[in-house]
Amino acid sequence: NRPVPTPADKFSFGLWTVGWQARDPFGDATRAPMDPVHALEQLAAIGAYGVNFHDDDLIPFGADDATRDGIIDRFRKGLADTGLVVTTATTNLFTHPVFKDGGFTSNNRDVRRFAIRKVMRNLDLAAELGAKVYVCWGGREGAEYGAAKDVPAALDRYQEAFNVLGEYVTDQGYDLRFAIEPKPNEPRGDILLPTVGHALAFIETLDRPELVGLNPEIGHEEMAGLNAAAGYAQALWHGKLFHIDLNGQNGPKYDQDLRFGAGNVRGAFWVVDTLLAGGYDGPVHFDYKPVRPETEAGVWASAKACIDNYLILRDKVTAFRADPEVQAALVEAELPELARPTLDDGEGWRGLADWPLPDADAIDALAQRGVAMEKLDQLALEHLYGVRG
Ligand code: ASC
Ligand code: MN
Ligand code: MN
Ligand code: MN
Repeated sequence: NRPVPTPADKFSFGLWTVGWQARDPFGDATRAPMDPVHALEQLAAIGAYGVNFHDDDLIPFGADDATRDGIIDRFRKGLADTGLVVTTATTNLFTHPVFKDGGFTSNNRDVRRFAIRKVMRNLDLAAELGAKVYVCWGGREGAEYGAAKDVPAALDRYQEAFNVLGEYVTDQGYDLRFAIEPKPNEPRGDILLPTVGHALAFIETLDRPELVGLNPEIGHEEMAGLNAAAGYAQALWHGKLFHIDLNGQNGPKYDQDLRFGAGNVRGAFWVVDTLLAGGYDGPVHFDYKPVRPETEAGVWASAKACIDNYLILRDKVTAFRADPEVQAALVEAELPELARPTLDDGEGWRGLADWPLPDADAIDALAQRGVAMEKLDQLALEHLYGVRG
């Protein structure tokens, strides 16, 4: 009695995920190109609700207008036939050699102008197909060597790009918001806006900060040695979790893009817990790469596994939160106390200054208090291991 996906779950995939031909820096493709309409059909069959695509996933770079129109018409028909929706779109500013030194932050001004135009064109298509989120992963926005990139100047250009694109969607009346996807490195040695925190700070400098949020990818935060769930939680706290890229990663190493639920399983449990607690209601999007040795059968097995693992973890997280022993341990660990403001209403620093300081015995008692944190985490593990709930 496994849970079954429904459209309300909003599971979505990038065309580039299941369509990845498994080319890596050391080896050629092991899988044939995938027809986007075939991808729609198979995704619908496993219970997906939506899709996301880079412009170049659908329309080959440099295609003429007639070719482009034909591809879009056929894709639109595929959407209608399968009932899938385009939740999200994004621009490929990383594959073509023209972007070898970046798109929005290339040292070359013509490349930067071209990059913005490429995004504008795909924003038109995204709006036409009904996407509500536009992801920006700046994979090539960075450098390998210190002097090769003037970081403050590059951030000026990054800011300029988001400002002009924000003006563009506003002037066009598009119902679209941008979601920046941080990543610390790969393919560049170091990438600008490497973590959730860097991106949150950057967004506040923009002309229209309300139009820009985040698309944190689990693996990218873990590559930086960070706790992905904590990043999702802070993004939610700022009202900036516009989109999510779920996948799996085993610690700080190359970007593994494993199927969701593989890699750091405990991390995945806390990510789902964080999303449920924070009321995230956007697409539950998987950005992963079926491993290179797999055939197409493995592609669809792994895509379905992403959905299954989310549903399994959602049940486990829900059971964990509903468990009376967990609720008691949460009280023991003083979580309800943390939700209480430190100062009384209207108290201010003056009132606090009048508060009688705890004496040495009282401080000692506070230092000795029990916290039940080991108990609490063990309860979570037992739910995850399947021996409770
Ligand atoms: C994206 C995105 C990524 C990259 C990567 C491309 O749009 O979210 O992480 O592109 O998947 O291979
Ligand atoms: Mn990744
Ligand atoms: Mn991603
Ligand atoms: Mn990726």
